[in-house]
Amino acid sequence: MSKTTVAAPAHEPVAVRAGDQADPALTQEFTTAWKRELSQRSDAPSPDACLRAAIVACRPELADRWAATQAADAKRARGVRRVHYLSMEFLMGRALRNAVSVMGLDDALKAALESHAGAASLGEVLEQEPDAALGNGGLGRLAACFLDSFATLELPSFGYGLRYAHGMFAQAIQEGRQVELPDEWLRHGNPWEFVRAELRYPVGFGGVVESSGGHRSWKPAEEIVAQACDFVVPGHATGRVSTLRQWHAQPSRPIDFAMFCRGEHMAAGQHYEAADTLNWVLYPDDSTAAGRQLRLKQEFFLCSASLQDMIARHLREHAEIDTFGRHNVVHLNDTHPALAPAELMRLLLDVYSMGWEEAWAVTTQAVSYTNHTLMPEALETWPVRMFEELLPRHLEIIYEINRRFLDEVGARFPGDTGLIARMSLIDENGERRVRMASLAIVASHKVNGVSALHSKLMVQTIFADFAAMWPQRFLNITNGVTPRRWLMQANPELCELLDRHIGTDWRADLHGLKALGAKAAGKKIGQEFLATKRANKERLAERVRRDFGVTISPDSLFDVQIKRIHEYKRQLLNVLHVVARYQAIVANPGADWVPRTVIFAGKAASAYHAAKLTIQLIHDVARVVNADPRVGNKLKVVFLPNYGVSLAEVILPAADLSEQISTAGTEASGTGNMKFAMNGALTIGTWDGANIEMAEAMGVENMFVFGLRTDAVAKMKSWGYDPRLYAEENFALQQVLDAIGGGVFSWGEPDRYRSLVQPLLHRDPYMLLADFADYVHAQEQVDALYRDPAAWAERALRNIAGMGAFSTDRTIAEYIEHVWADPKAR
Ligand code: T68
Repeated sequence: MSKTTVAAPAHEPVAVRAGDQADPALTQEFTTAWKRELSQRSDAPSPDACLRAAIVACRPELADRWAATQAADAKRARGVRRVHYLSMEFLMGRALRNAVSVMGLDDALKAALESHAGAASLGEVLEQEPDAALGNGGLGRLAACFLDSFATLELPSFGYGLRYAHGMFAQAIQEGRQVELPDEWLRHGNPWEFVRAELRYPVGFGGVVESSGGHRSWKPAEEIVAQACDFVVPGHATGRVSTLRQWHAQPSRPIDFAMFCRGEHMAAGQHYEAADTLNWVLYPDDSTAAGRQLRLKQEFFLCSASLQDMIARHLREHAEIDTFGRHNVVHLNDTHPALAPAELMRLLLDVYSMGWEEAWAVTTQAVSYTNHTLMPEALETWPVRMFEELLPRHLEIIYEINRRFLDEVGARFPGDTGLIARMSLIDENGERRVRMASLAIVASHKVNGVSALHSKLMVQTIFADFAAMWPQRFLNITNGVTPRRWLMQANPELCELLDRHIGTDWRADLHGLKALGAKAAGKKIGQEFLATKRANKERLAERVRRDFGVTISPDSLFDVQIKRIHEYKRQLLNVLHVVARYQAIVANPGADWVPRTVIFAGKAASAYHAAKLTIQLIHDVARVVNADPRVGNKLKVVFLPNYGVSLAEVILPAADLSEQISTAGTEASGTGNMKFAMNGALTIGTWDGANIEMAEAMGVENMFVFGLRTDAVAKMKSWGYDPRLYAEENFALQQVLDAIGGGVFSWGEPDRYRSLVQPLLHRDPYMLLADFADYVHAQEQVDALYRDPAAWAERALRNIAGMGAFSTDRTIAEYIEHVWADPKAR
């Protein structure tokens, strides 16, 4: 990870108010719009009405900034490319607090609320806003952080996604079990949205490919219209914004009126339903077979609509298609939009009559791809049969790309048929399938991983053949997070402390946090830090009491693991430690225990049995531990339901300890790890993903590192790993497994957790048992340090000081320099 400062792209300055500072005219306009909106209502201003009024009052300024940004971008200097970030997921969370904060309207909103007798408080209003949860986890949240940095770094850009009516499901817990409920975030409409009525593109499916005069053309059987709906993200300390353009699927023709008049009402509007199903849900990563065809349709819908939009804009600005690749970046956020290069080729060949070589040169000049996972089973492939049905012309194009590509492979590595089979875009083992990652690599001029370790493993394992062929194509760009949302807005008290001690430069360039290193050992700053942390813990405790009826004590160490529930992330290892600690406390209640509250939150994919069972186990363990009088306040376990962006914003500032405990080599990067450390939590973590770079940046002595490293994991697996040996030689571990497997936490159903415990003793693919002893040892070191508050505070401050590089501003600056620069201009 290099320390890059941002080369601001050259374009006309945006002639709007610069943001962040309260502007009297803007404040006045905001207040007028707020009053006008509320005056339309006959009832008392409920929190919901106030929320709506606040959003409506933000809109005119956002609209002005959007128009000014577009006008400036149209006049950008030659050589500045517009970046189009294609992603099936954008996990945006709430927007009002960010909007008023970066537009300098906090005080105006507070004053507006106070001026209305009986109106809700600011906090109540902010909490009314539903999270836009159009993503599963890290990949979607990264895309949202990127939009924030695009605006702040003044990068000409568009994010492209889909406007799902139901984002991720809402998680409820019933009798300790996860229940999935529809997330109806659009129930009251979306007052943020700008519908661009003029931007509508037809997207085809099915049908046949016709030939005439050597020209191929696709005649789709069905057409669905993509309607553009914009969500505008204002930048920090700039008047510029970035845009998330979301496609809403609509029918391409009106109802069949004659049919309707005959009384066949449903049949008359069947195509309405067919179009609308594309809008319904965001598919989880391990979706069911029934959903797969719909998912492929959604992916193509995103790609086709976005490319048509990009080409239309390009032609408005440059009048010729040939230069599309010079002026535009098409970035694929994982392989979900990997149909984009095939669709771009189709448009260039069939619609703009380009020759193959030229079209391919334009495509590869524009396209780049980020990989987010090393798990071979998570690499997307689609049955050829599905392509034949839905996208026949694209299949032809993919075959032709493949033919030319395999010729190149054959020429470079003659006679290696095994290599050809492995690298082919078509997997011929069993049902023939298109390998989307291979397509993305072949069509991209740059392919990046998301942490140093992940990028290294990517070229050594899943993409080794491609890396041997094109070593220059692969690189690393370590992830980051936006410090606006995750530090400045989530933790204003800590930010004030930083301002007092190191000035405010860090707010514009997070590398400025480094200055904290020299002050970290100070007694006064340490005490102030602990007081801030204490206040944040009290705030979380109050929220947990109010929303979930659970009492937790801010006097205890808050030990937090919040993320998707997944075997590789090893929430179960955390539970094993909790049970071991519980047993140790019961055996020796008089010892000097550091009181702990272990906090979990996260959703499990609805069809993922082991993950759902882990949630149930956490609840069962919590029930037993929390009710045991021998334990008292020495240990508490809580699971906070319905984890999402806005819950994370309250939990992170209150955390003492951040659990980043994936098996080495499995977590591509992680971004929660960065958010915790920025908020002054210490990390207990494995040598995995971005944990490694964090440890290097802050000093490894400031992190509780434990566990096998990647090479040891691989070696042990190749030698034949036997987890039973670990259980046999570790009495505490044996007792833990016996208790869970034997029904101590599941009275009346002793076998409930057999299916979690048995595999640990047999295969243990994520090596929990191998890492257990070292994990427990690291937890003892955590206790020891926590007993010394001054030493703990110093470490926490050193963590913060080391986080300068983990802003998405640095990440995006690296993308601009190393991925999005025109490959032909290098
Ligand atoms: C995450 N990936 C990585 N995938 O797990 C995490 N997958 O280490 C990394 O920090 C983050 O990406 C950002 O780079 C995901 O979140 C998915 O959510 C996903 C969704 C659909 C299909 C496959």
